[in-house]
Amino acid sequence: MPMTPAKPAPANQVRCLGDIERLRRPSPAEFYEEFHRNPRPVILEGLIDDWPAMKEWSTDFFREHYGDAEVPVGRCFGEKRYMPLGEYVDRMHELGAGEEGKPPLYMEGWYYKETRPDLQRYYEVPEHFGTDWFYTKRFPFDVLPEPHGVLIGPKGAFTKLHYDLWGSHSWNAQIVGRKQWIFVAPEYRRHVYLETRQNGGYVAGTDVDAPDLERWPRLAKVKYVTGVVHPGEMIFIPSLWMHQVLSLDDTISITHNYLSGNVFFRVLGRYLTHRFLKKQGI
Ligand SMILES: O=C(O)CCC(=O)C(=O)O
Ligand SMILES: [Fe+2]
Repeated sequence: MPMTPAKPAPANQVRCLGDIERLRRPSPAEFYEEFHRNPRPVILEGLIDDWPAMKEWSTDFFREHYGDAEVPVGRCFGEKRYMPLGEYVDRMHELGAGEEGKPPLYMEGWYYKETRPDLQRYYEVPEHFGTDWFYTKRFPFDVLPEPHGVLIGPKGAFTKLHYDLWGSHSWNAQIVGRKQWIFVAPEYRRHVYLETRQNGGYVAGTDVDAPDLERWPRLAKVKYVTGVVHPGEMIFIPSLWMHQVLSLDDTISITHNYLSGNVFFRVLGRYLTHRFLKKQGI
């Protein structure tokens, strides 16, 4: 994997393998061939400069035009509650502040399509991500709500390490502010305490860049790559790659989970398992 070498560190502390790769305006074919055949994260520059979202979106924009939308707010996939978006952006710096050792409350994924589909006109999915097989006749089920979300949070908003829905790929576009991303390859999954990852809220000491190794000793084996995504950049999140994300500023982002042919059967299998367990009440 062509990655920038990490800074030298004592042997038992070399957990950062280096920087996430970057590409400036790759062609769709170049990106697809390279990063779907040999999946790994990459930051993509120069693909979304023309999006109206880049010019128009801000917390003031959302307060003014979508202030009455009821949106989910939570912390690391837990503590979920709903509130009007206008109230959230007005109070996001105080919400959760003062709760010692925990990150702030975060609008960590508003699937807006059902209630405010008009938001979609502020951006256009680059060809690089191909046809989304979730929404062609190829995928034999209706995937609802569509996993297409807007995220808004204050500096310090934090998403704990996890992998995405049913092992799908996703992309995340940075509209306002910067985020630091950390990726852990699927081969390390047995060391990350998966039981603490996909839901349930913030779990102290499990951050992969600053783990509490007394409580979570297997995290010492985990290696990661990292990078900062700036406004106007996108990041590709490959199937089953685990990621942890920290807002370095107040941020606004868009995320889409999507399905492509190279992970079709993996995602279908996981989706069917999810449906089966839900039906059984498990
Ligand atoms: O931006 C974040 O805080 C998390 C985003 C994420 O996990 C995703 O887009 O899949
Ligand atoms: Fe994610």
